Amino acid sequence: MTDETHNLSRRSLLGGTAKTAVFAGVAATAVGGLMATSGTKAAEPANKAEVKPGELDEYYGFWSSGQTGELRILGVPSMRELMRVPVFNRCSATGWGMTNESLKVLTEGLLPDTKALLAKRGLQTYQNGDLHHPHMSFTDGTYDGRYLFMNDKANTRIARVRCDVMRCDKIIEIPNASDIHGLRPQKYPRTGYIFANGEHEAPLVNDGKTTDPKEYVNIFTAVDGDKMEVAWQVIVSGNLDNTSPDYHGKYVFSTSYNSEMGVNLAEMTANETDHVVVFDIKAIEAGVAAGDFQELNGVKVLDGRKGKNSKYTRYIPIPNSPHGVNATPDGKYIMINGKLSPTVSIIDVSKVDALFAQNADPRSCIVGEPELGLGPLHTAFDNRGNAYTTLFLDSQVVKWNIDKAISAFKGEKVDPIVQKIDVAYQPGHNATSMGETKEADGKWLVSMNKFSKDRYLNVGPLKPENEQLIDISGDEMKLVHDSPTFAEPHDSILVRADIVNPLAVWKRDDPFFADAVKQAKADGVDIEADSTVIRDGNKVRVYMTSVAPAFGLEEFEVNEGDEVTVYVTNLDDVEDLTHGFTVSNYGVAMEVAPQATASVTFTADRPGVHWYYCQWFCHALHMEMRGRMIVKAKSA
Ligand code: RUQ
Ligand code: CUA
Repeated sequence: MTDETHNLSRRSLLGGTAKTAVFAGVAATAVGGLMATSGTKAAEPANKAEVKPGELDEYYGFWSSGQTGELRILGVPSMRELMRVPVFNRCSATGWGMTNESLKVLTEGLLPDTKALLAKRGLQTYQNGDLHHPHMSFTDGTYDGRYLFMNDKANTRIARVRCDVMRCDKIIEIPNASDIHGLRPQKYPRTGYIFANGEHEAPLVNDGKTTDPKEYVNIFTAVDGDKMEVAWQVIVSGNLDNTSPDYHGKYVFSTSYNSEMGVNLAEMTANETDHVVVFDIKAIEAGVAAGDFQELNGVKVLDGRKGKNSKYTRYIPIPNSPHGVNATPDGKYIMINGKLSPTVSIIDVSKVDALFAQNADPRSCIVGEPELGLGPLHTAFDNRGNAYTTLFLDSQVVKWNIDKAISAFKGEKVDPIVQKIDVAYQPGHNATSMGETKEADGKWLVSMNKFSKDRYLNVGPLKPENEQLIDISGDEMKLVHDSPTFAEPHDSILVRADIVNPLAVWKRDDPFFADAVKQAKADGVDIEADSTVIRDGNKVRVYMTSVAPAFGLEEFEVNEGDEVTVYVTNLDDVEDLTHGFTVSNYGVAMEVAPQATASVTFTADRPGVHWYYCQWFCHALHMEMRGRMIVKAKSA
């Protein structure tokens, strides 16, 4: 299709080869003149955004942390960081990546090949992750407070965090796909599926037998969010970037910025038009039931490639290297953010049926394509028919009216743009309060900006990102708060506080530490009362309670070379009374929250006297909360 048939008036700046130059110039822009002049004037104090000491926020903000690999919890509108939940990363404070409970989560979902490879490197699991998209489970189009799901682009994994304890309980590595980027849970009737895009192209069987780009494919994955198992996959043409399901349980939409299947910048940006792939969930489920798949690494893989007349997919041409995909809260439209095109393409979901049933022109479902500004990446929504799109290159958020954009597309002389506000600087994602749900409430917008440049005290060459809170409750957007964040929150969701109800202390029958409780039982130990040492050959299991300010054992003795597992059960049931267990000079540390059991296994390879101590300040006698691990040297 040509540009003319798209009825586009494209800014010449983005046309042809200039677009590559524009994006190549982004870094220069970020540190150059544009930045210096586009700073927003200091906001007037807005009482609505102020949350006084001792007062609670109205929203939980769940934040990704990009290459840091953790999930973060913020309060909104205060923008106070409340907690960090380790997921793909290692955490010194909590022992995530060291405790047996966390290692189980981090290892049990790895593919056999990966496990074997990491074992050769002396590792149990990957040491890094790149977490972009945290999203909550849905029931009937709105958040249900059960789980958060998130991707790891770096190592092709999907994780689940339990909202009752805010702890990751499942991580699975996705076979066949490469580098999971876009991720969203099914909105209707419930989650259901987690939809995940493999971003980077690779041979379907990527074992080195072929490396020819002509053989590359991309894989769309649906995971069963209850079981945390891959349900099915679809092979597509072009790469996959972001994704969103509709509000009807029928279709999922994924953008592709590399329909060219290029392997370098010039090839990837060669075409003026890329596409969004539409997946027909019911057709795919029927295909699975009918056996229309190949099985690859234990997964049912269907063919949805272009030109194969697939029952499962349609490809809608979209200008130009589109990025974000966002569904309007009324369930009517899907917004495709043009990135290299100044436009957002509006898909009318009700017109998608005809694409599949009557093979209608794929562009016939586009009912608007407003030109909004340079570098549209993501769009968020209020409950009054307005959309808010980030403009990466313009360093702005543009508020626009959806109905007016549709009227303009029909030829009416109306301007959909309501207001543009400068943000600092270069925004990627944005999020409105409840904006990803049918309960969007139009109160707050967070703009997640990739550069902070001059907004904060200089902390050296590596700068924080900058996130800005914008009050969208009135007719005008008002900037009310700047918040620095460490690398690199991509995305966030703002969830009404009444939906999220975590426990204040652990329940003793929690599955997270059920293995430890089971082992104690097998050892004849009452884990909630006894502090004792069980010897089992050269394996030693040390059971210890903790009640502020003392461990159940003042000392224990093991032999050099023993494999030691220490189980600490925190009997304190007072809210916030967390203990820790650190063995000095052994590289061992973990946190034990009230009523939890945590365990860690290590080899007693350093003889001598080694103090273990509580590293979580718990009591006036916290410093005294310690004991000795005596490691008897092997007799020579
Ligand atoms: S992406 S900045 Cu990783 Cu969500 Cu658009
Ligand atoms: Cu227990 Cu500090």
